[in-house]
Amino acid sequence: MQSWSDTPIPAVPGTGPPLRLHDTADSCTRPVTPGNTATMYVCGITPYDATHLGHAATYLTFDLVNRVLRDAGHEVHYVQNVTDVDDPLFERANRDGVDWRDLGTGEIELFREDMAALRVLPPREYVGAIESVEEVVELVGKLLASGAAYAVEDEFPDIYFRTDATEQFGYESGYDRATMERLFAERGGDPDRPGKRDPLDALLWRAERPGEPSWPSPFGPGRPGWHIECSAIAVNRLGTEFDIQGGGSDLIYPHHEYSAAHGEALAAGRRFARHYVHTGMIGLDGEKMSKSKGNLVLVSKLRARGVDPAVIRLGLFAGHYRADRMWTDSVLTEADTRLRRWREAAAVAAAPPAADTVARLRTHLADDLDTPAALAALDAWAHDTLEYGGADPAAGADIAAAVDALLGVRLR
Ligand code: 5CA
Ligand code: ZN
Repeated sequence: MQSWSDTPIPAVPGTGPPLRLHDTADSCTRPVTPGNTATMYVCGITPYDATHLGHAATYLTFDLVNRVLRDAGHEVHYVQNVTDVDDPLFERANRDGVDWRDLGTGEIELFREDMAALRVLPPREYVGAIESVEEVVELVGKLLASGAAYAVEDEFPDIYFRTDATEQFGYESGYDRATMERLFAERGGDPDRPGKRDPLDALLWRAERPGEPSWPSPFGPGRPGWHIECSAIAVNRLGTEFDIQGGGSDLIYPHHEYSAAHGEALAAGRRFARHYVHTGMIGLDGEKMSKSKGNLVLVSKLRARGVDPAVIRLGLFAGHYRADRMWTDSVLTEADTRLRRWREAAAVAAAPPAADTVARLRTHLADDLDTPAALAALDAWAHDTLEYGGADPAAGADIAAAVDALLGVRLR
């Protein structure tokens, strides 16, 4: 599937420090340890109602990861999926009387436009579930052959993954059984499906039902389950033990637990990803922003109102990526004020030298993406420039280059 347009990254003298990120599985912040090329997989949208500020916050977070890794001298092999076949898409299409394929195509296009407007660096590979069905079929076949999967015995021979297929199942979320049972039921699982060996066994292949799309396979026509889609797409492009698996905290369980377990069941117990990185949930008026609650603030609506996408970036970066946080009018207003001040300061003829501020920006971002501290360092430079002035004619351009390269925000 076509990705979106690239955004140039200006050169910044020197290199940034190695990136440290919080890993959900080990509950600690530790260095990311890539080779020359860092490998990152981030779960993409289910295209039925994009792009709200929660999505934007998540993709902007991993855009920072991408930028900081590049600044530290790495190339980044970034892969993202699109869940373009799934129940929520069919439900929305039925409700609105449109074809689910057309709904998906339109929302994916809008998402691309929003990502390009936000200056999010595009993934090297942007892969739809539909275009990866053959990869899923191959992986499910291997899981069946190894005994990690089984078909239920009734008129719809759906294929399930055995939760006990890997010894370490549960390490990614660290949740206890009761929490898993609750979240599994809440987040698309089917604990009560008759014929399963364990209520927590996860769907790998859904046998064809009347009126549902399906693809051929050696185990009968059907369509992929959700978690296996991300396992197949990630493992086939990045291998196992890739550097970073990313998404919102709503994906910690079940989605990332099973994506990992499916991949690990065939990889002799090696970890699917070295780092599992999760963003906090963005909410509105005290509630999580979600399609089901209908309280979405869409990036495209803000853009249509004339909001500069750089203001959306700075508004979302004002809080730490791991914190659940609310989007309010004052977040928008404060980001707008901040951007104006930075732009004003970057435009003055002479300013205090940029080197210390650029070093602070790099240090804070490398420290588990501490954007509040990074923004404060730039506020201080803008304050000094506008209040006291300076003598360095290159400082404005130097700051602008660093802010563009590292935060994706253009100042001039
Ligand atoms: N297609 C699947 C992942 S394979 C999916 O979860 N799609 S989604 O459209 O529901 O979400 C896309 C991404 O946005 C996911 O990483 C999800 O965790 C994140 N996300 C969704 N809602 C929010 C929110 N309110 N705040 C922050 N991130 C969110
Ligand atoms: Zn996913």
